[in-house]
Amino acid sequence: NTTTCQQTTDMPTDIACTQFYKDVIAGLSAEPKHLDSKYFYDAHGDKLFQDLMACEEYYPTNCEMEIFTQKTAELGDAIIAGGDAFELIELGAGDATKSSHLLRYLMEQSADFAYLPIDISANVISYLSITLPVTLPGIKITGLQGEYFKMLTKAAKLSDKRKVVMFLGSNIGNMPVDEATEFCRELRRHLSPGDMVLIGADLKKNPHTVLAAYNDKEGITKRFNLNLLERINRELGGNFEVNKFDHYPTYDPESGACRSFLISLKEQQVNINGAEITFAKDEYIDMEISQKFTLQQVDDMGASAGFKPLHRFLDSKSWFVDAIWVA
Ligand code: AVI
Repeated sequence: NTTTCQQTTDMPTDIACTQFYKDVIAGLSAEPKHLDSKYFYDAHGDKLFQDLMACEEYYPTNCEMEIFTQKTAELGDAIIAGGDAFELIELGAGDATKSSHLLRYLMEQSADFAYLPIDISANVISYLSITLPVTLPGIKITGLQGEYFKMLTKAAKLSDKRKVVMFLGSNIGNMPVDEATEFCRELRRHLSPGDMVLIGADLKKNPHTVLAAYNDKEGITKRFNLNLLERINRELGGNFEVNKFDHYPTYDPESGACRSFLISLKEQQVNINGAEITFAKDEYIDMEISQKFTLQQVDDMGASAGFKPLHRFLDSKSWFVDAIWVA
């Protein structure tokens, strides 16, 4: 039932040796079955997430965009007030649509800063390095492609200026609560006193509103989840029949956990590069958590990681917060 990882000269990147394969097999051999939502984002997943952000029910992007367009000066001034020259580092920069409003304001204020987008995708980094100097002439930009903490270490070696780290989009909510707290602690360890964090978090609200955002009528969220099974087929030699799985989102207003599951519609066997996985009828795969927070929980998460919560910027509906913490 298992495939061993054999590195051969013929096949230097044997599927079984990839971290993706190891994580998938470990997750689908566990009880209950689970997959890591960080694997949603291949080229197809990126496109589906773009579609999701544009769909009617998915509110977080619009709320955070409102903060970045309507409260740009307040955000920028709070950052400038933290001290002189700085590096504005963005974890998971994507296309920087939201942050570009802040960048423009900081440039208009003649703030002495450089923008360091960090992203795992080389495409993202080359796109930003080419387009931002066109839309924001004179911007100092150093793109860093790789894992967040490795690149933060690299950024620290490049300069000893104070740092302002942005982590937007409620990406923090895609980690289970304990992991999110540990992530913030690790972030704190990479920063020095006076450095800042600007973190976006989706807030608790009417449960119908939350659930609808993860159960859109067009079925984009469903396809977004099923794409991970398709990705396993494409990249790991899997044979999932994706139409034999259904999307089941839940939201618990008490804990604030919004979760997505895929449900096996029949008893079935799936082969992934030689590994046999058996699904019982109605068995689920835990796919994703999108944690929703109270304002107090956001502050507490920062404080427990050793930051001092300094500011909160909310959209007009109070559905989303961008908080500033100081190390
Ligand atoms: C990227 N992340 C913050 C999104 C979220 O809301 O959890 C991913 C997503 N999953 C389903 N819809 C959007």
